[in-house]
Amino acid sequence: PDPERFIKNAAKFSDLMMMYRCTIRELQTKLEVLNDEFSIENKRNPISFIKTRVKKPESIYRKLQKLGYEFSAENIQEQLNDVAGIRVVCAFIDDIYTVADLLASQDDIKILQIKDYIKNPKPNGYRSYHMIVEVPVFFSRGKTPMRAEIQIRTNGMDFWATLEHQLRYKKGIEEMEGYDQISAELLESAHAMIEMDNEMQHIKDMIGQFHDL
Ligand code: 0O2
Repeated sequence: PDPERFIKNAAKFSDLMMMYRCTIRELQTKLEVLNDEFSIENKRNPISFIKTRVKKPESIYRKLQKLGYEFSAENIQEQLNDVAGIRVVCAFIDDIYTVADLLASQDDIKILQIKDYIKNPKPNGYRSYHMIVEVPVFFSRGKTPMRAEIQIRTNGMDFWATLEHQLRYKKGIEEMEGYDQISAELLESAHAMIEMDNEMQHIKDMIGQFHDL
């Protein structure tokens, strides 16, 4: 009904999404710098790979609606922590805590929240280390504190979570006959993954007694 307002809002939204893409770049560089430095000192990379995403408009809309807020640039910035998302995948469990500690010790990063689903897995078996951080990003209009969610996990945790996510988002799966069986088997596979992660960590620790790892 009001094209001018619509165009103005659309421009504001796309400007904000650009700011989140820049936030991701800023944090990704920090993580890559840590990885490079670590790999020179220890001759191996703690980070296997990094995946990033900006939350899709539809998911932003649904989340705001769930929280009881209308869709606006202000509400996105004030109410949502995970518009900018960074997933860091490591080989070993101790690498997760090394990366998290190194990042947290940088004095321009503010840690707003930590959820350790590795020490306390979710009932469905989900594990990951989640950090909500705030980092200053410099735009022409000045320094802007921007929030992002960083999920740090092992390859095993990532493998499990990716499959579980795909299955969970299949339409109507919860009403499906045999859903309880699927959930039970997913939980069982999560337990197998915990054992595998612990075993790999154990092997690394044993080798580390002879070589610096
Ligand atoms: P997507 O599609 O990955 O963006 P909130 O984020 O506030 O709604 P909560 O529970 O406070 O919810 O945040 P939490 O627990 O830190 O989880 C946020 C993100 O972690 C999710 O984002 C998922 O990426 C991941 N996650 C959490 N629990 C699970 C789980 O059981 N299985 C899988 N596969 N991933 C999980 P989104 O926005 O839900 O999804």
